[in-house]
Amino acid sequence: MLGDQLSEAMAALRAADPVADVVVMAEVMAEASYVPHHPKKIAFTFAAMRKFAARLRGQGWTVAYTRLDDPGNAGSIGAELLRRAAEHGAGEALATEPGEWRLIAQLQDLPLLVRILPDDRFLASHAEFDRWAAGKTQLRMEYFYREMRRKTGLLMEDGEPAGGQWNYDHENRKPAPGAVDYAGPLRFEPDAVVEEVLALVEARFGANFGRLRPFWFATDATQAQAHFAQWLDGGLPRFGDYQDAMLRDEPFMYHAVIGVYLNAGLLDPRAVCDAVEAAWRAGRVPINAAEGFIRQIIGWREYVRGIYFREGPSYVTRNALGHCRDLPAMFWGAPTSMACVAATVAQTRDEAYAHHIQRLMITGNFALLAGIEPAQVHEWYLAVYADAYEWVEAPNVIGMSQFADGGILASKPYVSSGNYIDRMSDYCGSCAYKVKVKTGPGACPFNLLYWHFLDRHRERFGANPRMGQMYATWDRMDAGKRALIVAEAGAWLGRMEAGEGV
Ligand code: FAD
Ligand code: DLZ
Ligand code: SF4
Repeated sequence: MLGDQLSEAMAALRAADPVADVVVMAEVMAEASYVPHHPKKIAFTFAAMRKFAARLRGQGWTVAYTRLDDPGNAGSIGAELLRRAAEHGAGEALATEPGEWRLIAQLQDLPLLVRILPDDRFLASHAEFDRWAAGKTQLRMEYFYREMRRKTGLLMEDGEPAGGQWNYDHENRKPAPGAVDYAGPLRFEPDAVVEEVLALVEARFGANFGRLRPFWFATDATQAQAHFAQWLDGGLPRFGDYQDAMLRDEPFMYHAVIGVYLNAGLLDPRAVCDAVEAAWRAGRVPINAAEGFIRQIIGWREYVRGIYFREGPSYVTRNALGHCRDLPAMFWGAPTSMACVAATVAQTRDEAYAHHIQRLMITGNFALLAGIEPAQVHEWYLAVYADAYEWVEAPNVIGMSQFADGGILASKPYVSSGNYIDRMSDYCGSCAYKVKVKTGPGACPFNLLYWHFLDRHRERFGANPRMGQMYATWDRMDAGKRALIVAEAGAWLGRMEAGEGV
């Protein structure tokens, strides 16, 4: 059982025999270092693994658990499985399908029979997603989502969507409120198990990007449920309204901060949706909040997983726009004058968390406009967020955010100038750049890079009907201004590449 399979409902556990079989779990260097994970992510994984192993033992299972610093640790999942199989004389292993091609291949290539069972924590099986996708020229999330609504019956009334509409996204774009009247995620004091893990992570991974302390994550299912229950009461009612808003001093806004728990198995996706639907039926939250949340889980979450497994292992190497700049040091905390990027990176360093619109419209938007190599962007996201596993991270980064898959997920690139950031956040007020300035001293880099991006990719996007208005605006500018913008953007990128302060 892997570090993101911490649930009694895992298929491999259901198929196993508590009397005859041994559960194998291992903290291994290969998993802890395939990217330079945020120390909070490693600590969460190890602490939650240790507590889950103890829970299984309490239920009568025999668990062969290897700690990172155990002398016999063989270093990788495959090697540990072989070591334990030899130790217990096992001729066969059962696994639930890992969420990454790399690990699936590792299990399949072992000199041991490993029976890999589907991960049925998800609503849609691979076959079901592929059936839905077959023959379609465009894989629109919205239509997949409607299938999932019908399948689950969530927010459905007599076969029709509750409230009369499938999607209330248009009500979920309110700009940032003055203040947030929700305290944010429930924070847990580290207990002895967590403290022991924190000391290990400090010693082994203290140099990785990210602050380990204060460490406040839930590390078992009971704590994760308590956290979710608090958010249902305090956060969900305004979740829809401010889903796209950003505030410098409010890293979590009204977001649920449950990705980390859902993906590791501490919370169940269907159960959280049922609870949200019940809150709406009881009149405690508006429909745009309930629908907005349920869409993220049974729509987006399932849809990106379908894409990951449909597209195959090479998906993470795609680079449809031919971008090749290196990820600048500001992503690892080097100073930048861009207040929006600095704030998003700082909260990522502190919390191993940024909410969706920061990931998409600040760091993602910037990397796309600046032409950063998608593989480097992908590795960064996989490393720095506590909820990052390849099945969910890669389609969001390679597909949705960087358009590197050529438009499987997104029908147009998610790019914006500074205007959008100014409307949805309070970042610009404290920025050294001026969002209203388009060229010359103090011009917001998002303004320059936005036009630079559209100009250099005209051949690909010029005929895209959803981008017609952008190109029409560009074409209305006089030629001198256009040349100036392109030259200033190029010079700015040159300074960034040279490591000068930008
Ligand atoms: P909320 O905003 O409260 O949403 C509730 C839940 O809905 C999330 O926990 C998540 O399970 C689900 N969800 C929402 N949007 C998405 C989405 N686009 N794809 C899949 N599930 C979604 N999510 C991850 O779980 N892991 C990642 O590594 C990850 N990387 C991302 C990278 C980029 C560039 C972008 C744009 C998005 C990424 N997402 C990722 C999706 C989303 O940003 C996170 O799920 C969300 O921010 C987690 O915080 P939350 O639990 O507070 O989410
Ligand atoms: C993320 C992670 C880390 C940091 N460490 C371990 C580990 O030591 N042992 C383990 O079984 N799993 C770990 N994981 C989670 C795996 O990387 C994850 O299962 C794969 O990426 C597939 O999603
Ligand atoms: Fe970001 Fe530009 Fe606003 Fe500064 S002015 S915070 S760089 S959008």
